[in-house]
This record gives sequence, structure tokens and C-alpha cells, in this order.
Amino acid sequence: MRQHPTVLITGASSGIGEACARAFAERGARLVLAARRRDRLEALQAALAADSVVLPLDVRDRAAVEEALAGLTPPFDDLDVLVNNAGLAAGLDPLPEGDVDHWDRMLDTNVRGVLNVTRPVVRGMVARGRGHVITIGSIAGQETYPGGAVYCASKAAVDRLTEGLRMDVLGSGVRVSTIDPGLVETEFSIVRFDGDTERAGKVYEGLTPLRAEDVADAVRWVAERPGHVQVAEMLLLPTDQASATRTARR
Ligand code: NDP
Ligand code: 8X3
Repeated sequence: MRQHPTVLITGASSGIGEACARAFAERGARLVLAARRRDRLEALQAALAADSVVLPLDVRDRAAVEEALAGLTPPFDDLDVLVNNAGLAAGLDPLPEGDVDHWDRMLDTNVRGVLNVTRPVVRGMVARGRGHVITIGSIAGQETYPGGAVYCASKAAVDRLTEGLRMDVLGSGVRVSTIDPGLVETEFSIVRFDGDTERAGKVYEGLTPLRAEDVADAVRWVAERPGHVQVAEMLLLPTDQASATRTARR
């Protein structure tokens, strides 16, 4: 990574993405902050002592993503790191009762959204002979849990896509990494349960989950390895979690 890298973070308006923005800002990075909620991005931009631009976009809208990325001007178009973080879970219903709109939101955001952003960004990285794509997967991509089939499938797809990308850019100098966190207390479960904060709180009750900052610290560490070192995959769990379904609650 260059001394003052340019870093594009999707989902920078909340949780892990916002924490990544803060972590890279501490290192003097230039930031491209992307998400749908412009007001949140602008508030973050104002709070950070970093050279930054906001990129309000919906990762599901391929044309809008391509237009927004094509509109980046120097030095923000010279991307060193892409943090593919925008994502969500919607619902926790058994598959036969599943809400098809939930399925579309998850697959369109977590799978197609990652592809929509990665393709144009990685083409530039390959042309420049350097860059790093770091995608946030999940333990849910490694193991399935009841009610999570579609979310887990979307995160399994992230792992397969990043594995394939690593093969397809081999020799270009571009690095490709996946970080798969376990339970992280963010707005994730509030979004999953449609704003039901009580139900969301129960997900983390009695245990100490990861904080968004813990994941951001791992993302930054992965990006800061020397150029010849490629962390392919990292599974990052709270100490109170042993698998997708095994947790210690007090
Ligand atoms: P948050 O809900 O706090 O943040 C999600 C971010 O994604 C928001 O900034 C949101 O911004 C953005 N986003 C969602 N949909 C879109 C879209 N269509 N276009 C652009 N941006 C979008 O959750 P987390 O920080 O926890 O989630 C970040 C990532 O981490 C996700 O990929 C999630 O699957 C993954 N993850 C989370 C875990 C957890 O336990 N929290 C564990 C493992 C992985 P906006 O709404 O403004 O568009
Ligand atoms: C988020 C972790 O276990 O809530 O990906 O699905 S989990």
C-alpha cells in the first residue's frame, strides 16, 4: 500500500464501513465514501480529518455505479484499495416461508452489488499494476444457520467470487482478500429485523460481540501487509463465538 493510499469504501455510512473510513483516515488515506445515505456520508466526511469525496450510490444499480466511478477525478480515481463492505441481511425466516423481496435485496446487494463495484474498479487496478480488493464476507458464508439460507448463500457467493477474482488477476500485482466476521454489533440486525431494535438487541444479548472497529482494524492490517503478502481469507470471531450457531451467553 502506498504511504497515502486512496481507498474506496462501500457502505461507509454505518457500522463496519464507517469504522474502516476512520481507520484509514488515521493513516492519512484519501477516501471515497460510498453508500445510499448522502447525509450520513457528508456527516462522516465533515468529522474526518481526511481528504475525501462522497459517492452517494446504490450498489444494486450497475449503471449508476459505473457512472459514479467514471466521474471520479484525480487523485480519487487512482484507487489503491477497494473495501467491498455494503451488504445486508433481510429476515430470518425458514425458506418455505421466505419473503421473495428479502431474497432479492440480499442477492442484489451482497452478490450483484459486489460485482457491480468490483468490475470497473479492478480493471483500473490491473491497468495500473497495483491495488487491493478486500471484501467483507461473513462466517455465514462458511456455515449455514436455520432461517439464514439466502443470506448465507449470498455470503458463500462472496467467498467464491473473491477466490475466482484472485485467480483471474493473478500476475497483475492486484491482491484479493476476504474477511469473514462473526457477530458484530452494528445496525446489521436492526436492518435485518426491519427496525425492531428489541429483537436486534437479543442477537448480542449475554455475549461480547465484535465491534465495527475490530473488523476495521483487521481490514487495515490486511491492507498494510507488504505488497508481496496476500491475506487470502480471514475468519474473525468474538471470543464468545465458536461457530455460526455456537455462542457463549451469560
Ligand atoms: P450496517 O447495517 O451497520 O451497515 C451496512 C452498510 O451497507 C450501510 O452503510 C449501508 O448504507 C450499506 N448498504 C446497504 N445496502 C446498500 C446498497 N444497496 N447500496 C449501497 N450501500 C448499501 O451493517 P454492518 O456494518 O454490520 O455490515 C457491513 C457488512 O458486514 C455487510 O456486508 C454485512 O453482511 C457484513 N457482516 C456483518 C456482520 C455483523 O454481524 N454485523 C458479520 C459479518 C459480516 P446505506 O443504507 O446508507 O446505503
Ligand atoms: C453476520 C453474522 O451470524 O448474524 O454476517 O449472520 S450473522
